[in-house]
Amino acid sequence: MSDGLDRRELVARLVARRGAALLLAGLGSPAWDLAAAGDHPRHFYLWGGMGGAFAMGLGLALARPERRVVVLAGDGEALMGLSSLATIAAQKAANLALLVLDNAAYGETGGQPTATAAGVDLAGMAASAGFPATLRLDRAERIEDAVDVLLGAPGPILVQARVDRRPQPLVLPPKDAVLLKLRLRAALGLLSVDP
Ligand SMILES: Cc1ncc(C[n+]2csc(CCOP(=O)(O)OP(=O)(O)O)c2C)c(N)n1
Ligand SMILES: [Mg+2]
Repeated sequence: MSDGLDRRELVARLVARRGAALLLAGLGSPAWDLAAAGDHPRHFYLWGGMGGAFAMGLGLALARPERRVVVLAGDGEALMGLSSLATIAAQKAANLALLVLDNAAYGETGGQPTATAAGVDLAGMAASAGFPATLRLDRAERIEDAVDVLLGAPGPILVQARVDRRPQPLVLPPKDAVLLKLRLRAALGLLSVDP
């Protein structure tokens, strides 16, 4: 399927404007997209734990309320973590934004169709949960507007972006989870090293 946005372009344009935001990527393709846009200590990649990206984003957002937190997740990842939408809405996490890169497939494992292929509406589910802003993004001309919302509008926010399934070059981020954790803590000024 070639319908949909270029996921690498979308993520690159978000990263170009992210400022001090913390970016967290769910496992698989969203992590490769974020790495392809340029690795950074304020990027955190989930190499496993499918279904946990939204919940981890909520934890980060609650722990660092002065920072914008943006989670990049596949539709499969989002569907596996649906219950987090209720918790995020209930917690009124105003600094949290979720970007779902929806290719209507479990791309990483061979392209099996997900429930969004059958019309399940993730933005509608987030709106029903109580998210003050949700957006469906399917036109390249609207990418900058969507980035404005992701980085600036009072959250929690969910942007469901329809992306295409063209294969992309594999760009792997660091895999060492301890390194990823410690460099994020250092970037936030939280790292204390015992003498
Ligand atoms: C609990 C669990 N189930 C299944 C997998 C295998 N798995 C890894 S990536 C993936 C598909 C991810 O799909 P999606 O989030 O839509 O990302 P895409 O690759 O399509 O961008 C699956 C099923 C896993 N890692 N963990
Ligand atoms: Mg997918």
